Amino acid sequence: MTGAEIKARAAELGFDLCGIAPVADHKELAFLPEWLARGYAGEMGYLARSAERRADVRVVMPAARSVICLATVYNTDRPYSTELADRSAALIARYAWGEDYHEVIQARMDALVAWMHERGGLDFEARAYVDTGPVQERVYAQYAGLGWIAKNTCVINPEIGSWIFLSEIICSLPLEPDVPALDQCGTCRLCIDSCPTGAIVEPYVLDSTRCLSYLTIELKGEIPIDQRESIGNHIYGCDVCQEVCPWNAQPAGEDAPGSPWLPRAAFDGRTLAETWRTPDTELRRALKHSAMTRAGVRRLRRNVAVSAGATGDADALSALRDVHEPTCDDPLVAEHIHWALEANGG
Ligand code: B12
Ligand code: SF4
Ligand code: SF4
Repeated sequence: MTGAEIKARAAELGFDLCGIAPVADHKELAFLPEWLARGYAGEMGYLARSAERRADVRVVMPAARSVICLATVYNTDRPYSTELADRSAALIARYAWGEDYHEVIQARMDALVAWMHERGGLDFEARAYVDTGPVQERVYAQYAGLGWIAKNTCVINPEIGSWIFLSEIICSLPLEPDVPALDQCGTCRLCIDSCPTGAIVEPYVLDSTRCLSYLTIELKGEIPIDQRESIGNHIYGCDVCQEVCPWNAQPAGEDAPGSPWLPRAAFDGRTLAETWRTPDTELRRALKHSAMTRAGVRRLRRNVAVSAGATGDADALSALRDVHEPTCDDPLVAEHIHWALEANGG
């Protein structure tokens, strides 16, 4: 079984890119300990706990020889948040709009691994991960030629941009590696200058504790008071540093019918007020099997309350006063409602 055959099968299974990285001491793998030491992981303790495994895939699989890297485009034909001047819009990062990518992509990778075993027998090890494994996915993607790790820290492919999910199959087969991708950021620094919170502290280095994606998704408790204003109307994740990137300037193209990445109705073009007025039961249904299930209804309401306060949107503020869904009484949510109303004259 050759790398070319694996790539052809990956394309049939719906992957947009497939490349092969060698298992080696890639220099970028060594940045993680310093990044952690600087405190840039915030509360994401799992990154420190798994740092040793993340340092090298051979800790996970001693026989590993190759990493088959895959990319799946999730862009859809909807405007960028930077094109929407209306601050009453409830902004959700586009990766989270549709089906849970962990489920969709894991199923495709399982099919690829099963095919590899049919073709190549059982005499090799293969382990597939999408996002949740102890793997520095961007580093292997770069060495597999899928794209370069850019100044905004995302992997960008020169043809398709950075709206891609990364996933990989670590395997013991010595497959022919691809040529690593070259950095094409040049002198550009649009992402750094456009980040609403200055989270890209230097080119290629992101401080998660300032990133809206971290504050709205990963942070479990209260959002620090001094960071609430900067959240604006970003209620879940943030795409700004990718939206301003010239490599993402090409239009998405027509949405494929039945694409798993199309937005769910409950989150498609909704305002902050409409989102807040959606009953808990309906929100819970809409979050099921979506990537947003990570935050749950409680944290989603926490975020919408902050956005209402940060934007001062009158409709959203009156929704905060009027709606009495069970999760509104949760102490975490109630504190953020209180802050939003106080910040706007009670
Ligand atoms: C933790 C995490 C986060 C954290 C921290 C992000 C970060 N930049 O580290 C938070 C919550 C903030 C986050 C946000 C997002 N994430 Co995230 N996240 C991860 C996760 C689980 C681990 C990333 C990691 O290891 N970070 C540790 C640091 C050290 O790594 P890094 O920032 O990538 O830094 C690399 C380079 O910048 C370079 N580097 C670092 N320092 C230096 C210094 C110098 C001088 C140089 C030259 C290079 C260099 O080396 C590092 C090697 O890893 C990965 C999945 C995975 N298992 O890899 C997904 C992943 C990176 N996330 C992803 C996505 C989609 C997002 C968001 C777009 C979601 C959103 N819209 O809200 C944002 C993007 C924000 C951004 N600009 O990165 C995708 C990215 C796809 C892509 N095209 O790159 C991944 C790969 C998940 C996936 N399977 O698709 N994420
Ligand atoms: S995702 Fe948003 S907050 Fe985070 S680095 Fe990019 S622009 Fe900044
Ligand atoms: S905006 Fe410019 S600097 Fe930032 S990732 Fe894109 S090309 Fe690189």
